[in-house]
Amino acid sequence: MKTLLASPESGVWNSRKHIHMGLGYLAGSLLAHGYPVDLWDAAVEEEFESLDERLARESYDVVGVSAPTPLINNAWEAAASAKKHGAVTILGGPHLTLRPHESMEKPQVDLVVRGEGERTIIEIMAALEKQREIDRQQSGGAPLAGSPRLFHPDAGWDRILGLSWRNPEGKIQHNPDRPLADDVDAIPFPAHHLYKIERYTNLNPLTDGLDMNARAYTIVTSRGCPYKCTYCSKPITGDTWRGRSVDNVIAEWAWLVNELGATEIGVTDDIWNLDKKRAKELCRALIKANLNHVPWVTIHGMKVNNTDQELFSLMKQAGCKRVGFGVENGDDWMLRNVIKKGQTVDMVRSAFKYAKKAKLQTMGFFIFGMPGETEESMEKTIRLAMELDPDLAHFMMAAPFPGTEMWDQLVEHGHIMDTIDWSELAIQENSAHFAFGELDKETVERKWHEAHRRFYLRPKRILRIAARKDTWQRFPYYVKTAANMLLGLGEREASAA
Ligand code: B12
Ligand code: SF4
Repeated sequence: MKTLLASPESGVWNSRKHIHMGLGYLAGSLLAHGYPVDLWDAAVEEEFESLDERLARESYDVVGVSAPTPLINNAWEAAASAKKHGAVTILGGPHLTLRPHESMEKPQVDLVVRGEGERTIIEIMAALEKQREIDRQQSGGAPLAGSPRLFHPDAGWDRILGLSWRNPEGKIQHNPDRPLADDVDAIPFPAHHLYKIERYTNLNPLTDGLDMNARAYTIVTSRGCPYKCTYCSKPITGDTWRGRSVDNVIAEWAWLVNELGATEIGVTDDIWNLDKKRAKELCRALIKANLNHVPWVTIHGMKVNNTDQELFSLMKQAGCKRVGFGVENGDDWMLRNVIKKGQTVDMVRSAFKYAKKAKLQTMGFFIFGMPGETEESMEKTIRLAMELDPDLAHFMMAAPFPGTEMWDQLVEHGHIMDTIDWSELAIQENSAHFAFGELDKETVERKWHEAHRRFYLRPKRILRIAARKDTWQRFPYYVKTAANMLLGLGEREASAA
């Protein structure tokens, strides 16, 4: 039973290319159970060979496609191509967990996996083997290529938690949800060795101090986040958090550095410092294991609370180069009542102070145009960004994902969301996703452009950028990005997940 796992789109996130950890984890699980598997990531394959060409060249029994919400149209296209080539098609990932039925209504989709997929995909493989037997006995062969697959309960389909499938009458079945894995140390490591790592880029747009052509792997040391920010889409993990043990993380980290030659590592946890004690132990263990010579960055999130000076100093000693914080807004009322971030502006200030004192580079993520936002609160956000003065400021416009409190609020206020084209939720556009109350889209877009201009066109910032080796090495990239962000020319590049 040979499987291809695919990430279907290369354009949405076009500034950098990061490995897909979800597919790596699924591949790790398949290999641990003796099933052969390949990875196909549009971000690094499409320019050489389309998925259709790959499937024409090499035959797979199963094609699994992963999709966050903005990429679901691409996932359906990928499934149609796989179906044409006779494979069983499985879709999984955040959007499928939110809206499984929508995809099951597509004839090219045979199975939908909701939630974490490592166990489910192994149970699917076993059921497919039994199903083959049943097909042979009943009709002498598998169903025709192109038609949706119908599955017989005797193969055990109805017992696979987190699975949606079609029974012999063609009726869509949604089995009960699969509980999250309770022992995250028992999950096999992602199949890092299957990534075409030389085709991926470094992890951050600002590479100074980091290798521009890094062998950039990522690692997930914990899963989930218990906070309830109203814009955040967490269909897989909900409000839970599970940390891997320090020993387990160090074993994977050592594999990346010592055997796979990693020259940069990104920690992609939602909130890697939720347990501050564990975060410090991890840093100490990296130092002890002599793994601190390879720079690492917390790509998405450290929460500003759960930090102190000791943590950042330990991180620095452990090889960390750069930390990113979700600042979101400069107005405490917005943070508390609208974003529900569980942090105050003063907590943000402290975290930046500690990180800078430890000589870590800093990144700040800021959102414009949340429901309830006013021109004044956006002004406070711009001022806070300038006061904190991170090495890199990412300004984004709020995007409503189904399942979030922000989505519900918009629906409640009469925004008709059911007709939404999911691809519009990609964040690389130059325009606001919605107007809310008194605040129109134009004001949000104006403040968003203003934020870029006022933050990046300060004399000290220009001098700092000009003094960086990185700027001159990547001059055309910076000119293009500046034209997009400062002047609104051309398409904006995606800036964060
Ligand atoms: C690292 C990251 C990135 C990286 C790498 C993306 C990648 N392809 O993995 C970068 C920076 C490139 C990125 C980009 C984007 N991201 Co992003 N990203 C993340 C982040 C922080 C971690 C992902 C991760 O490694 N998770 C850990 C792995 C183990 O979990 P997983 O990927 O969900 O996979 C498991 C299950 O989903 C399932 N599964 C997944 N795929 C499949 C497929 C099959 C066949 C099966 C059976 C199962 C299955 O099994 C896996 C193992 O348990 C998540 C937040 C999060 N905690 O997940 C956001 C997140 C996934 N990103 C998000 C978004 C919106 C995007 C963008 C669309 C942003 C944009 N530009 O608009 C792009 C899309 C790029 C792309 N091609 O996928 C959202 C998705 C929300 C949603 N409702 O879809 C998330 C949840 C962040 C958030 N809270 O809003 N992202
Ligand atoms: S935005 Fe960050 S802190 Fe807030 S719920 Fe999402 S992952 Fe947690």
